[in-house]
Amino acid sequence: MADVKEIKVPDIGDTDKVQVIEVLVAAGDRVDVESPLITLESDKASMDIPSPEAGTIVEVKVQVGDEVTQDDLIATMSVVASSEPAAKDDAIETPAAATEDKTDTAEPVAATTAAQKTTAPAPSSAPSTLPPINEGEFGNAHASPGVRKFARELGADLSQISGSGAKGRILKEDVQSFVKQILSGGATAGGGNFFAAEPPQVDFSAFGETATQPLTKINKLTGTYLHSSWVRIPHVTQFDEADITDLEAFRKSLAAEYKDQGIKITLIAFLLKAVVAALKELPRFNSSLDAGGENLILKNYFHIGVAVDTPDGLVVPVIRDVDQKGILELAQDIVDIATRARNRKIKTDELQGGCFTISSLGGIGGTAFTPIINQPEVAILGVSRASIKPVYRDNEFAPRLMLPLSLSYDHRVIDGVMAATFTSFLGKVLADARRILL
Ligand code: CAO
Repeated sequence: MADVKEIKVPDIGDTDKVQVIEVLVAAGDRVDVESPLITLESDKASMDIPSPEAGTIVEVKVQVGDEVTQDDLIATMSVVASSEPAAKDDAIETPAAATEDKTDTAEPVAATTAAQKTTAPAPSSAPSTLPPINEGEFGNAHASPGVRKFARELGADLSQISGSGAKGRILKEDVQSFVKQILSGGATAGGGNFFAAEPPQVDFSAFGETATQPLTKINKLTGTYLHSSWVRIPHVTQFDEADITDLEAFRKSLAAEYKDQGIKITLIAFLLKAVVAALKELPRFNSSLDAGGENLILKNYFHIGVAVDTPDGLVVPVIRDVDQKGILELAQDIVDIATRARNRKIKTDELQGGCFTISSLGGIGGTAFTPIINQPEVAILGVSRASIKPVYRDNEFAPRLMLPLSLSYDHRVIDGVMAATFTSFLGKVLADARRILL
């Protein structure tokens, strides 16, 4: 027994009227629960309205261009008993192969709407920067007939677009973002199937009180730079620990000795020297890829960047010729660059020419992290807070001060064996401060 039911617009979270941009069903269509019936578009987004019941459409009560709100009638439906699920209608929820054939001809199927029947002129030629449409894959994409038509008009290949709709369905906005991204050079035509959808635009004030704080100039610059590095460089992070028990005892005695002279000696001075020793041992870490990505440029100088946290954001001044400086001079250099960075006194040329970067969160805490490479360098050393751990040596456990190391590297230039060798070597040097002199 079938009842005829009225299918109404549910609560769509919008008090204003919203336009119907697609009608996805017609009288006689059989639909399942959750099959999309119509697509609404507000100024914020478009959304499919799913069927709350399974059954056969008796009459559609809206058309493209109508403006609707909650409780407006969409259609009447002859509802089947729950024990007899509606047969899947390819023209509705699964517009893959079957619908594809229909929408791509000038004679759309009966289920399509007046708007869809308007034969779209095929693009005379797709924009040259858009990848060609893969016809086989286009047909399998999960999108409504209207979105397919829209994609055809723009020459956009649906098979390269990630859907942000229900069950990964491709929406009109996804097609727009895809085309926008490619035309703005954000994606490489024919460069594989990777496509990052635009992040959702959320009105956070709809959920609670908010405040807007502008990003600083440094935040913006660093953000762009880090994003580029993160996206362009295949990062891998190697974790390790160095036993710095003896080094720390030495550092403390030196620090006490030079305190009266106003020289603050922290671990970073030793790390700078240890890193230079490791760069000499493994010169590939002191290199950069050339612009064409064909050659490595190996450097015979040792300028090391140190990440400094400032109220305006992260700054990485470079300490020059670390190989030619002693611990005391480096300790003073660190205080100098950190102070000037925090007082906005670092000059642009002091941010350039680095070979390798050290980012220490040791003064703050944490056990490990994955630093982002300061391109065009090929590796960065992250250092976390040292802590005393039981280490098994000479047949017993001994309390040792262990320093966590996190080495991120560019996997195009450095492989895992080399990275593990680098951190092991650093560990050896840091375990015996005398090796720093070698
Ligand atoms: N383990 C344990 N203690 C450590 C340590 C470590 N790995 N590293 C430093 N400490 C101690 C120092 O000895 C010092 O102790 P005292 O107060 O007893 O002297 C204290 O922590 C604070 O050190 P510091 O941070 O002032 O000095 P620093 O030379 O270690 O570091 C600088 C200088 C500029 C690197 C640091 O202040 C800084 O800005 N760090 C943040 C770096 C950053 O933001 N990185 C980015 C991460 S990814 O975005």
